[in-house]
Amino acid sequence: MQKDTILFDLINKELERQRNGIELIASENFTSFQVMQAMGTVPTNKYAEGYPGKRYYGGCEVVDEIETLAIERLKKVFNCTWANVQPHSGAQANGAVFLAVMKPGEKFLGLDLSMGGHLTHGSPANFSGKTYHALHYGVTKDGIVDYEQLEHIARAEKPKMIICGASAYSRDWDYKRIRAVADEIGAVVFADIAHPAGLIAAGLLNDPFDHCHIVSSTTHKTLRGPRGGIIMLRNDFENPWGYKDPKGNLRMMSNLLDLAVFPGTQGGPLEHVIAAKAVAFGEILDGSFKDYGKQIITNAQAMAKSFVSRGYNLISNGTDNHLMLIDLRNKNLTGKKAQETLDKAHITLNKNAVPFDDKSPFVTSGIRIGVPAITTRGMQETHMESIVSMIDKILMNADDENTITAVRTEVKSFMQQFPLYPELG
Ligand code: DSN
Repeated sequence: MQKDTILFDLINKELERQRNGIELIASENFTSFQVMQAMGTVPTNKYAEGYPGKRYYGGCEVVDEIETLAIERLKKVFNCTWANVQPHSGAQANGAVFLAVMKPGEKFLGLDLSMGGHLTHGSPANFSGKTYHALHYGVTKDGIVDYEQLEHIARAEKPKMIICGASAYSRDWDYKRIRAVADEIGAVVFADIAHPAGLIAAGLLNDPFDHCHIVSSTTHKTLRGPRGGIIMLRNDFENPWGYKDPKGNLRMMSNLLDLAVFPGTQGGPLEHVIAAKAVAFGEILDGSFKDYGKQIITNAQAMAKSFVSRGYNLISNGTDNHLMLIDLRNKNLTGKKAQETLDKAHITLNKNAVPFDDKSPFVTSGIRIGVPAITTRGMQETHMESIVSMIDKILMNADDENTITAVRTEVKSFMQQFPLYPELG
């Protein structure tokens, strides 16, 4: 077959979009060239249902080595003792945790999606909310997790699992406090660290492994790997629910989680993606990743300060991590309008509900901004002021096509300083 120019032209178009725009979606990043190279390789051809040393197909000796390398590196990244690197995504990882821990109809407690949580933490539109009995805590008027409410609901309802973690929350978590109430009621604490995982790996935020029984993450956000999911345990434990293996032994949590990923929720693992995960974990272990994490936090705090100085209303008034959530109501803008107008100037971010939002999730009163991708491009705190100034110009003149055109030109020229994938010519 001839080269598929239609498709590769589209991929090149996407490369140019990524090169010329300012990427502020908090959940996105740019992998290294090596991570991308590993993804486009021959393990994509291999079926390997099962786990290293215990597969349902022949010819798995090399992918066994690849998957084992990914697992061993990941264990070092988070100082944990067990990991599963097969989940195709963060949602798949969370689905497997639910399957391992919960029976349909049982109660769990997670942060409300409208307060910064995640679909898989009990949204009625998601399997988690449809299959299980979801209970929710929120944030206080100050935008901080309402730990008192969490404790109150936990004691009153005795959920089987408490989830900590969020997709739009700019503060660190008090895992110790959550574990304390979970111990009172015998609940499992599950931390979904998809967003701040890289900052945790760099030792810059509280360590969830000190207090949470189970931890999941994506690999493509602050961890800067390929798209995918992972599940980890620092301390394996016998399941408290009496589930036994065929020999009559109590199953360990690691065993329940392995079974929940395969055959519970997935079939053949994506060994080419697992290869790329191994590369990304190797990059995290190479020593310079901590500097990347520190720069993310420095950039986020510089950006937050600059927004505040221009009268923007940041939820919780700042950030501890890689993102911030801005309530645009005092600027008479919706999140939808802001996202769409900034898109025209090639500044990419997403509209986001803010706590106690009065608008629908399709409109929203806020925007979420993250700095992992621009930090990977090489930006430092001095560049944050320029970005905020461009965003402000657009938002304050959202119906003025001349301003949008001028900023789009400014964005393109600004981004020339930060080359992306020079290897691709
Ligand atoms: N969609 C991701 C995010 O943007 O945060 C979460 O899954």
